[in-house]
This record gives sequence, structure tokens and C-alpha cells, in this order.
Amino acid sequence: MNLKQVALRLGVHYTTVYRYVRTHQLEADRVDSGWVVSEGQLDRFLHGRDRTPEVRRRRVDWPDRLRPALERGDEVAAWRVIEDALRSGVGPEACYLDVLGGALAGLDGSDDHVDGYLASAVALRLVARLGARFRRPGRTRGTVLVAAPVGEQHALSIAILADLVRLRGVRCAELGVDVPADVVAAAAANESRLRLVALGVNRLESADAVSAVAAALRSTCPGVPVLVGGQGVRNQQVAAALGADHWAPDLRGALAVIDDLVNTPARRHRAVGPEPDAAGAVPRG
Ligand code: B12
Repeated sequence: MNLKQVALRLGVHYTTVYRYVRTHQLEADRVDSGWVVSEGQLDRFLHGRDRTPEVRRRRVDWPDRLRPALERGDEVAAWRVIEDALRSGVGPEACYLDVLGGALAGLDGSDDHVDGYLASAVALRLVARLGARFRRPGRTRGTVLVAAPVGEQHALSIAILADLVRLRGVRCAELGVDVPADVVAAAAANESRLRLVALGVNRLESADAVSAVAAALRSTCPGVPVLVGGQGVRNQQVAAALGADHWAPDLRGALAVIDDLVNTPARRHRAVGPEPDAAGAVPRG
């Protein structure tokens, strides 16, 4: 059946059926320039309709849909998958962590692999678009500084973390990758309501660079806790040996640490300054 025939069978408008297909509620196959639905696909749709939205959402393997577009470096197709996921009820946080994070987890990381470069370039653009879509204006609950130390080029996980921090109504000072220890320390010293410095560490070789950041922070901002995580820091013991106060196995764990800290009175960490707005401006006077 084409979509008009399905619309007749369901007693709904053609555009409604088209939306079911685009949001993956109704399976369909692309034939030439149109969509075709089999009896079996329509049957699954009709029987699936009494399922909860949560169950329907889980039926779609979003990372699997996204990965080929990432590997081709096709931003348009990749963004379409993200929009479809959002439209079908996947929340913004799950979009970053489960859809995009899931698609990236299956990537080849070898240095001669073109896909890794194409995919991470598109993924960074998706993060920028998601960040712009979900930006929260207004007052914030303290600041978290996010960076990756000298030598680290893995930008994605910290860009995602920065956006998720902002989604929670916490200001994020985002320094990016390959940041020298003294720059992290100077940026931290500039922040009046700093609750945490989070470092993304993906290479085992970054251990010395992490220790240098932790040492620089101890001298310029004593009492500001440091959280480390990523594929280069395997556990809490390694994190502690590098001079960090917290470790988390993944970004959800990082957010749990951040939630905990922003809900704790700031004076336990350092002096409280005036509350900056979401753009980072600290009111004077
Ligand atoms: C994309 C990628 C790249 C891109 C990065 C582009 C960019 N702008 O970011 C490019 C191609 C440039 C690259 C280069 C290199 N990479 Co690379 N890369 C990857 C890849 C494929 C994905 C990483 C990623 O962004 N994933 C998406 C994020 C969301 O997931 P994640 O990083 O796993 O993060 C999870 C956790 O680690 C944790 N987490 C991450 N950050 C943080 C931060 C905090 C604070 C916390 C608490 C938790 C946390 O939470 C996340 C899940 O919720 C991985 C392999 C893979 N499939 O994972 C290799 C990988 C990370 N790269 C690796 C290596 C070795 C390199 C290179 C040396 C070259 C190479 N491939 O041999 C260079 C080094 C560059 C440098 N100096 O940093 C290794 C690291 C091994 C190690 N632990 O030492 C990996 C694991 C590949 C491998 N198996 O060998 N890479």
C-alpha cells in the first residue's frame, strides 16, 4: 500500500500517516520516491498502538539509524535522525547520551580510519545545533568549568557535557581541548561561583597533563573540586592518584556529581559571588 491507501484504511489524513512514518511509529519501505507499507507493517503498527509511548520509543534503534549518516559525514541526514528522535519523544539528554553517544560508541577509533574523523566532525555540529535548540535563558545555579588538558583532541564528550550542564540551569565555562594547566587555573580563578572543574581525559598518555591541572588548581583555587572521566581514566583510584576529587564512569555519573555539588551551599567550596546570568555576565555593584 502507498501512504494514501494506508490513510484510507486508518481513516486519517495522508499527512498523519506520513508523520507516523517519519517518526518511525509506522514502519515503511522507501520505493522509488515514495513509501510502501506491507500488511505486516500495518498490523504491527495497529497492535503497537496500545503500547505506552516509552515502549514505542524503545523499538527504534536510534544509534543504529544515526551511525551511517555520521560515518558518511552527512550532517543533513544525521540531523534528520536527531529531529525524528526528538519528535518521537526522546528527551534532549537522551538524544545526546543515548542516540549520539550510542552511535559514536560503535565507531572505529584507529588513526587511519576516515570514518572517525568524518563522524566526529558531524557529531560536533549536531551538538552545536542541539545546544542552540535547548539553550535555557535566565539565572544559573553556579558555574562548572569544563576542559580537556594539553594533548587531548577528543572534543566531543566535553562538548556534550557542557551542554548537559547548561540544560540543568548551571552555567558552563567551556574551554575546549588541549588547554594548558595554567590557563585552566586562570579561568577557574576568574569564576566567582565555581562549583567544579570537570576534565575530559580520553588518552592514557594524558595522565601527567591531568596531574598538572590538578596541581595548578590547588594553588590558585584551593577547595574547588576536580572531576575527571573519560576513556583515559579507568577508575576512582587512578583519578585520585592524578589529584582529582571525583571520578565518574560516564557522563550521567558526571551529572550526578554536578547535581550534588550545585545543591550543596557554595560556601563549602569557596566564597560566593553575585549570581551570573546564563550569558555569564556577573552583575556589579
Ligand atoms: C572520535 C574519536 C577521535 C577523533 C576525535 C575528534 C573530536 N573532535 O573529538 C579523532 C579522530 C581526532 C581522534 C584522535 C585520536 N584518538 Co580517538 N577516538 C575517537 C572515538 C572513535 C570516539 C570518541 C568519542 O568522542 N566518543 C563519544 C563520547 C560521548 O563517548 P566517550 O568518549 O566514550 O565518553 C564516555 C566515557 O568515556 C565518559 N566520559 C567521557 N568524557 C568524560 C568526561 C568526564 C568529566 C566524565 C566524568 C566522563 C567522561 O562518558 C561517556 C559516556 O557517557 C574513540 C573510540 C570509541 N569508539 O570510543 C577513539 C579513542 C578515544 N581514540 C583513541 C586514540 C588512541 C586516538 C589517537 C591517539 C589516534 C588513534 N586513533 O590512534 C588520536 C589522539 C588525538 C589526541 N591527541 O587526543 C583511543 C584512546 C585509547 C586510550 N584510552 O588511550 C580510542 C578509545 C580508540 C581506541 N580504541 O584506540 N579520536
